[in-house]
Amino acid sequence: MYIEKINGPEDVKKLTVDEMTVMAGEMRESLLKRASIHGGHFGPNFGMVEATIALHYVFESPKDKIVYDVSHQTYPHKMLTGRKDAYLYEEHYDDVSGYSNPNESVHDHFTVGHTSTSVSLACGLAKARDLKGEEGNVIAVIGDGSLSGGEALEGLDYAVELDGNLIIIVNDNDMSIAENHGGLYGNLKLLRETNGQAECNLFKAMGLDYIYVDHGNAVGDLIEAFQSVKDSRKPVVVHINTLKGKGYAPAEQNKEVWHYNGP
Ligand SMILES: Cc1ncc(C[n+]2csc(CCOP(=O)(O)OP(=O)(O)O)c2C)c(N)n1
Repeated sequence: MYIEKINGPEDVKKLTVDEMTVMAGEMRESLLKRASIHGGHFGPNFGMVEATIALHYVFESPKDKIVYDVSHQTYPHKMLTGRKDAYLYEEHYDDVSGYSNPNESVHDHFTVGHTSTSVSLACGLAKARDLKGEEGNVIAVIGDGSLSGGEALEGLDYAVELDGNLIIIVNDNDMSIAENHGGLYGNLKLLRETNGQAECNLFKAMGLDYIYVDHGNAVGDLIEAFQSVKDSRKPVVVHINTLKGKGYAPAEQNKEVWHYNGP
């Protein structure tokens, strides 16, 4: 298995797109087995496998900082950043927490669990980087459900004036824990339906650059998109269309029930 040989992002970078796609399947098998025995967040992680692989292929974590919203979708990130044993081997299942945790790894930057935090936290990291004259990408990963939280909207508002690198990955699976409600979601739907081309674009209206990835579970497409924004000198939104629970039919079909599961 490819995943057995991954001890950090440097090993992900050695793989071809085809090999990474095979590895995505291996990762889902491990996640399924672990969820069955141990429980945990399900749909959020199954949907983010390819995007996480592509992030670690393109960016240079931990110099480039990836900040996850809620961080309930960080299982694939942990698998690729030196913690694969906690997902592959039952005796190690309890070696990791269910959220990002700086005590576990230099690739984790915050202990969180609340929604709507990642854009604001990333703004802080980006501002600090610029004040200190340092380099590196700062990447916020946020789900569509979390995007309507007040702190996320405040973060977007602030991001526009950052005048430096900030990459906001909007992981749009058209679901919160349950279905979404509110005025934001009409525009996300319109953007999905127009392949990101609609003139009415809330991100662009705020002054942010914007690209859309329709196949948000295709490693190659994601790599191409992330490469195109890497080292961007201004804030940019990468809107990726993903499938919550991808790869496990019951979770794809009943997304709310499969958001989180006991053993
Ligand atoms: C402040 C706060 N409110 C509510 C929650 C409960 N909660 C956990 S994840 C989530 C939203 C999940 O939707 P999304 O951000 O789209 O991520 P997905 O799970 O769909 O990938 C919510 C509301 C929380 N963690 N924090």
